[in-house]
Amino acid sequence: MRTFFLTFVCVLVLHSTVYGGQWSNPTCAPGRHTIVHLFEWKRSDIADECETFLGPYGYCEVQISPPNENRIVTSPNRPWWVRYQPVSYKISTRSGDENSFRNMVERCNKVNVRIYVDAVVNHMTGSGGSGTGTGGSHWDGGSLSYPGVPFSSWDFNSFSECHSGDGNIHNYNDPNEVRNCRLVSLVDLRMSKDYVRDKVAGYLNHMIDIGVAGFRVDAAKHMWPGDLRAVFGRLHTLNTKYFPSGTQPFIFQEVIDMGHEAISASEYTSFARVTNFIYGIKLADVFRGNNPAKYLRNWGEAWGMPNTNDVVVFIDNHDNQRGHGGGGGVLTHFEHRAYKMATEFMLAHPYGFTRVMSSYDWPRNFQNGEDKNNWYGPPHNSDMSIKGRSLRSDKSCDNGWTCEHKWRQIYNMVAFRNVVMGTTINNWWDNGNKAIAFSRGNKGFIVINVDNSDVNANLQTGLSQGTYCDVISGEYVNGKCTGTEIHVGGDGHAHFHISHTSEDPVVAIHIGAKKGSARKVTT
Ligand code: ARE
Ligand code: CA
Repeated sequence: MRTFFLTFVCVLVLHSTVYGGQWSNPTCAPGRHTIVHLFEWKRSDIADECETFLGPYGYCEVQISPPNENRIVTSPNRPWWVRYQPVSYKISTRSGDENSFRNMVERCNKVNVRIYVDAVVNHMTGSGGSGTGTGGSHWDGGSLSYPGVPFSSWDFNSFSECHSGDGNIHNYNDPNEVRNCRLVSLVDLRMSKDYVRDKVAGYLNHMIDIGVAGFRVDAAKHMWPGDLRAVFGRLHTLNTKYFPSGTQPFIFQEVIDMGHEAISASEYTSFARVTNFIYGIKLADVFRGNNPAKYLRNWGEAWGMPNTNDVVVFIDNHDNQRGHGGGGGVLTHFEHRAYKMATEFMLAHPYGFTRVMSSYDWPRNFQNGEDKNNWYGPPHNSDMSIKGRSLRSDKSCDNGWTCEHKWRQIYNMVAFRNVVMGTTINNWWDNGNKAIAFSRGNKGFIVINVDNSDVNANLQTGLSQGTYCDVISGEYVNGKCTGTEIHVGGDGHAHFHISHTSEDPVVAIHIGAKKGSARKVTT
């Protein structure tokens, strides 16, 4: 009896301290640890990018825009958000058809880059109108007819489940309304039904069988955790052509939890990860200089955020960079100096599974604080097909694609993260205000100056003696540093001078970019 009791207590204790669920493990190739969201990219461009850049520079995987057939909207002309209005689960969009999807998955997996699909399964199109989708299927939002799946009115929540009056969500403090009513009038699937669960799981399994390694689940907050579990429980393990047998897909759920609504992200973390939206908002404050960086000393759970193993973290996403989805206030590529600093910090810090945003440009047009052009779709040709990203000689992109993931300050920190993975924060230093530094074990060291005076200091780096290439101002190529060299002495100290007016007031060094040793971008 006593042993039984003790075991029971142990199980309880263990249960309350173990984080990460069945679908919370990233399915990266060894040594890789960062997602890049190639928002609205064409399949053929993604495949080329995997081979020529993401593989060689150490990215783990690409989050792709929803690949299934969606509604066509021509007024305004082809906004990005139509990709979030499914018409069927046929793989057929402006980014490409099923053949190009298969080709992309194969080519990316071959160079150790995984594909994560943005899965829009809470709803179909908006309720008004009817038409033909990007894959040729008919849809009717009024009569709830989606023959391409097929779904009919029986497969959608109705007034028997949704009690908001007009069928739409108004009150985010009523969990029932948030889950059973329509998000911005998008017709809401009745996921309590086995038929609906089977169709959704069938769509995801089709992609798993092709070689996809994980999913971002759109609008997860608008689905009951139990229904999601039931769908995930139907998923296949990953294709053994690329993955060890029995590997579960990686799943992260879009749950916007700023801490002041009835639904909490913790309802979802026992089985898969969630997106952490507080993260980018708090870091925007720090890297705009409004909250002294010294407070980052205990960055992570102590700031009221979920456990590190339960989250995907990012500085901005496709919604909040344009004021959608709880947006406003985050840093984006438009504010490049602070944006780079925040991203560098994110990639240097052990908290969370990191995602880098890769955007396209659009002509912002603010009126009364709102960007009237935030609907702009991706760069396109006159026939509305998506434009390819042409390349300049310095790796950066053209044709309207921003390609933050190819900014040296960002991709070199993706490699930094790979190289230091598994170490903790040591040798913390701050100037009592807005300049900070820390090492990751004895593998890497970073100094960030958000202050309005220079950093001029001898700091303990924790690294072994030698000359290291600063990977922010340059790179380690052919045994040489193209940027600043940092000399670490026998006692681990090095001198850092960082001007507060520099475009990049950051220095980062690691053992994968130490002169005389082999260059490393993964571990
Ligand atoms: C578009 C039009 C609407 C129209 C609708 C149907 O803009 O006016 O009614 O079509 O015809 C994206 C766009 C939407 C767009 C939709 C469908 O952002 O504008 O609607 O595509 O085309 C909530 C959700 C969260 C959601 C955000 C946007 O909780 O899940 O709103 N984010 C995801 C995606 C979006 C996508 C969808 C979901 C829909 O990332 O890109 O929408 O698939 C508080 C709450 C949040 C709430 C937020 C709303 O912060 O805590 O939960 O987020 O307010 O601002
Ligand atoms: Ca719902």
